[in-house]
Amino acid sequence: MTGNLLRRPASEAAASPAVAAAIAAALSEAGTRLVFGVPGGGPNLDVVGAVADAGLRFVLAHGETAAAIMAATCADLTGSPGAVVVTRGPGLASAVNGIAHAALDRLPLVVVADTVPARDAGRISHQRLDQDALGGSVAKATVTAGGDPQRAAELAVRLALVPPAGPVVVNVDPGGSSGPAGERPPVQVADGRAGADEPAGVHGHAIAALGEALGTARRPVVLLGLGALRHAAAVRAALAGSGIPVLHTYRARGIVADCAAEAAGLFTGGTMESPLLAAADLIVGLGVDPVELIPAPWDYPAPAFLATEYPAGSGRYFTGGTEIVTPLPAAAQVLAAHRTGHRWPEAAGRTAKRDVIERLGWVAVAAPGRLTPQDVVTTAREIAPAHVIATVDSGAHMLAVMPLWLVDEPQRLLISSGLATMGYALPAAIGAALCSPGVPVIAFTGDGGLGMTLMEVETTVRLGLRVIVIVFNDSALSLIKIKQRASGQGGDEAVGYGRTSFAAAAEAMGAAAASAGDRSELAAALSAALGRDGPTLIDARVDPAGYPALLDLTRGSTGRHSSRSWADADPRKARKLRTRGRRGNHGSTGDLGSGSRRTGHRHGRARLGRRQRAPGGA
Ligand SMILES: Cc1ncc(C[n+]2csc(CCOP(=O)(O)OP(=O)(O)O)c2C)c(N)n1
Ligand SMILES: [Mg+2]
Repeated sequence: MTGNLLRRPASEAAASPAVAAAIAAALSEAGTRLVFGVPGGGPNLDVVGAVADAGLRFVLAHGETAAAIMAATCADLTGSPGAVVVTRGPGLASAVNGIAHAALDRLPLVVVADTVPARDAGRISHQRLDQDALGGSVAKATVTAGGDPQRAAELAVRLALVPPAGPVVVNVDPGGSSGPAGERPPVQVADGRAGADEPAGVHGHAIAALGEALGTARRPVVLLGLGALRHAAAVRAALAGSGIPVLHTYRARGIVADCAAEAAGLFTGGTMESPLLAAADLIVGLGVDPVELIPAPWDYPAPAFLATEYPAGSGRYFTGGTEIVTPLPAAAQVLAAHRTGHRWPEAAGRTAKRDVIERLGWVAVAAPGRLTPQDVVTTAREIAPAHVIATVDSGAHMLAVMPLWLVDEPQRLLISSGLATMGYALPAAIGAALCSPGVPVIAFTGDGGLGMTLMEVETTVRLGLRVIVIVFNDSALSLIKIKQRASGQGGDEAVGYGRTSFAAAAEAMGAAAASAGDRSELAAALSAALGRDGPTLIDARVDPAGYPALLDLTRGSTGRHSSRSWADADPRKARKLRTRGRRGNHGSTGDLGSGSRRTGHRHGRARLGRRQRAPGGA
């Protein structure tokens, strides 16, 4: 028996539609058009009905976390709050990882959950969890919607949107009270900053200091982070044509188009960006939130100014850096006013990015009948139209996709950045496809991450979405495997799966599918997929042998060395560094996997240790 089968008192049953209608109205007013979820049998069925009555669409998912990621992705792309409906107890518990993703990517999300009514809490323990504590542990706030549902619903929407945006859990208790005079406070603010809805004040003094620093800087580098997305046009205009190299966090990619001379590639806190940052004499961040950066020391000598619209703790991550809480357009204006004083060589950003891309090519290796992860990305990029949206899961494949998938607009490359959760790419692709009609969406995922959300392929079939799933199938949790020590950490059993045909699984759900073991098979499968109206899954047999070198180039010691010296233009020194970079720079040969060999045109020699450690959470 479930708690939802309990007969509800007449007063509660009568109140439930009013609460549901208030929630639907508040969401509709905020511009939300899609509500995702898995309903249970209580008042949340009233919510499902109310959203339909209000002209919103309810989208049924297979898992609550997937539903939350779909909704958060809509929020990412539209700016309106995402919305999820879940049942009490297991429904909310199952949504927690998706809620956590929204929290750490600063995405507005309203999660509507049934709850055991407060009136019954002393008697009913079936499916009763402390939902305020559960929701509050990851969400910005929890709100109880009962006696004054309109106020509660509007509050939830407003709290979700206040910068830093984030998720709010609404526990629906139609018989309970939600007014300020209620027995328990209607709002539990989990994050000390969440209640602060005052506009950020301009720190005039710090802005002036930034202007002075820019006035004397010869090698400034700009970092763009997730906060800059809201001001993409102003930021792009301030930097376009300036010649100042601009690095982007994962989420900020495309604010300055990758085809622009300024676009210098990725900024992750790893080492890929090191050569440029080491040569900088001033580092200026716009909207960078430390949640976007992997755990690693910050030891660049240049002073750092970090402009952000909410207190983000930048001074702690960027050791000794100055955080300026200010509307970002104000900081962008200061940058624009000082855009010509630098002494960077022409197109230094483009050169830095090309250096990285070239080196990633050197370490592409695959056995016959297998693709290198790099080839998967570059082949797909050549074939897919420019406006395609790509979503990327967490795993070693991400190390190839993120630097090699070039975009000329923001929000064309989506990833779970702050939480870095697996099981993101497919649900995010579904959310993206639903709120970007006509735009094809490619989900790049590992086999491990796809396994966590596989049934959502059925969702793409049911909804007729042009979602193309490309799975980097290596039957392993490769990112973890390359971090595993040679002994004492479980060996292959801890990180290996049996061979699975994801193509066959997708076909069983009604999707088109293909498998690919070389570039031409992949190109043919992707071209066919782009010509279809519905979904396609492409099972790419990849060789994971090159991942250790890829990890070392992006996060390890090899990434720190450039094939070019920005500080010293002596071409002989540059040549020396180039040779060192190709050799991996530390003499370790390591294990590239038995039977693996380099494919055709590759000429690099970077054989890096499989057990080589690189910083960064998984
Ligand atoms: C939900 C979740 N569980 C565990 C992790 C830790 N983790 C990060 S990457 C990874 C392996 C991913 O394997 P797969 O999806 O096959 O991608 P691959 O690394 O093989 O490319 C794991 C276990 C995570 N980030 N998220
Ligand atoms: Mg894998």
